[in-house]
Amino acid sequence: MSYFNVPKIEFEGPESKNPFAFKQYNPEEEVAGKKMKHHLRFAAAYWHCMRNDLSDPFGQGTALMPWDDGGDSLENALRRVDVFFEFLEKLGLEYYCFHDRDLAPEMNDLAESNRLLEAVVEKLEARQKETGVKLLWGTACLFKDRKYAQGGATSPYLDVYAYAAAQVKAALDATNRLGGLGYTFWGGREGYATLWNTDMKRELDHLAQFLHMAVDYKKKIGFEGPFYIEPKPREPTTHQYDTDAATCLNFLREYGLLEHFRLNIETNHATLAGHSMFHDLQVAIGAGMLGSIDANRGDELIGWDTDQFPTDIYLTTEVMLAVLGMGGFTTGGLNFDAKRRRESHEPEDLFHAHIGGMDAFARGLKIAAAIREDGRLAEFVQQRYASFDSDLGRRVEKGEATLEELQRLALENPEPMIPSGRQEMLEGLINEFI
Ligand code: XUL
Ligand code: CO
Repeated sequence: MSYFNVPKIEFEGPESKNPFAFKQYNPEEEVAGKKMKHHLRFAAAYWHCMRNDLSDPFGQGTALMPWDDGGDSLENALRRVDVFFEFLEKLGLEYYCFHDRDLAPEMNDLAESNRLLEAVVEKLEARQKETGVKLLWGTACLFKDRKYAQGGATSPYLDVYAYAAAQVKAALDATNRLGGLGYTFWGGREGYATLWNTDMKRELDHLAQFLHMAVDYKKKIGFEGPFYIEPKPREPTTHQYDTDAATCLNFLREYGLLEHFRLNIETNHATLAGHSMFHDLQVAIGAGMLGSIDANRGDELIGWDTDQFPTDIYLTTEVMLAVLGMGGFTTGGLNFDAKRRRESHEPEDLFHAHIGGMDAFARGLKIAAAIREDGRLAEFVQQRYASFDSDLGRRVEKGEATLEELQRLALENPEPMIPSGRQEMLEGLINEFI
């Protein structure tokens, strides 16, 4: 039984005109000492591929999903697993990510929801064994259902908080059973709409205790992967507590959670926070805390979380420069948390979207590797800070210098004349490789 009238997607090279072929992504090709597929570790998002009907606030869904009867039956949920695995295999995608409620429906009864989830997980386990596909991370959806309208782990109501905890427990069990490499917390409703009704400090304390309980449970069941926090400043709430990488790091540090977590940085979330993806990646990497990436992009003309497929070569180059710079992913990867436009409603558009994203990242990888191999950019940056390689500079960096010593240096020398930052020259240099 085949659900997609699409061939297996192979690498045909930049000359190919076949829309169902990779032009850049050649999984087995070595770049910077490693196969492309091992650098990139692409994952598909179950929610966008299988559950996103492409509706928007102004109109109904448009996606054609002839395999899906739209109902909440177990049979329908199990059939989606087969559709998804055909999709993964045809694209050569080796990883995926899910929310509990993408896999199986939320029923009006937690025990029944858990039962359906377990049945789907059993099937996923079998299909993973058969195909070698792996779970990059799992997560629990604590934002769709109406009970989470005022938060999950930051809800003012203990019964909702308990429900959220029960969902995380079940999602952790599912992730552990499927050999997940990590587990993500994205707090879409963990924030507030107005401070007139909100005790912010109490909510943050509750969130931290929630995460501590999850850490305890992870140890208890022997789940070895890291937890990820995925920052986002707003949407759906007006203000989300996990605003950006720096805010999350501070929260984790303040509550003694740092060692159990890494960050999962998403492009469109970084830009909503007023940063570039490159910026938030560097914040995470600087702290040794980048775990994984949700690959997508926004639209500067729209300004909300459009979750578009990443096709901008500058963006993918910057991301891969950052990833290569930190020595590559360990447990993480590039998860396409991206959806087709509402106008791209045919099943084959799922393929065009992923081919475009994978090719864009393959090019970004090759360009980033060439920039690193060339060395001029790194050399420039290193030279820019060379005065700190002096004896006094080193002592400043080690925390051994004093204001008096620095005053002496300042008094001994003439007024500083600083060299150019050469931004335009460097932008031209990058363009040599794009
Ligand atoms: C929402 C978003 C989520 C998380 C997982 O903006 O990115 O899909 O990745 O909950
Ligand atoms: Co995401």
